[in-house]
Amino acid sequence: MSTRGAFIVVEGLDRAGKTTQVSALQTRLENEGILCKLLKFPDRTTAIGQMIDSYLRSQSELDDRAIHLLFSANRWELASTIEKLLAAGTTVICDRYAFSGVAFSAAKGLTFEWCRSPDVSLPAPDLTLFLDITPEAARSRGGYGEERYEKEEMQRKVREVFRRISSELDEASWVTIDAGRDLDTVADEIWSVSRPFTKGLSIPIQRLWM
Ligand code: 2DT
Repeated sequence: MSTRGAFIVVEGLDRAGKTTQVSALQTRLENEGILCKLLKFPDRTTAIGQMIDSYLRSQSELDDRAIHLLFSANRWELASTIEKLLAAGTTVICDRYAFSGVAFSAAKGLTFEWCRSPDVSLPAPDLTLFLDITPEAARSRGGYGEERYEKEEMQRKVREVFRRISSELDEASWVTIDAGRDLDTVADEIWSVSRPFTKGLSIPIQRLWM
């Protein structure tokens, strides 16, 4: 089999610097001449994404299960795009993915197993970087924003679920990064972990939770 691009997901808690780090990683890849595409979930531009956006900005109310399924559907509507990009040799970097789906919905009280089921068999990341930050460090960075889940109590619960997810995945594909350090140190660590994946992979695209 010829090589394909790597699928790299960046997950993280609020105020962990995820957006900054994702774009720093994209810049490093481009500087190395590696073809890459940056995606973000939720993708608020699609019809489903607009419903999610309205929910997150508290402009609409939805049952916890209904919004969970919309987040999953928002990934499924881009799944074939991700597969095509990877097959064409493009490295795909994704700002949040199914792990956020489980972490946020399980933090609201839905069961872990139920939360995972709609995402079963989505393209699985080859590498997930989890940007971890304590609630105290997040607070020292100026606290949270205005959206629905940007509250300290919720972030604490989300962090617990991310830790559970982390304990169930193998260490090669899930790397926890201490994002409480300065931006350059974090960016350097992200790059050193990601770099081996950017040379192209010869294994087939894996499937989530199978
Ligand atoms: P951003 O602030 O990164 O735009 O995220 N979320 C995200 C879920 O609850 N389920 C999901 O499947 C995904 C991808 C995390 C918006 C918020 O949406 C939450 C924060």
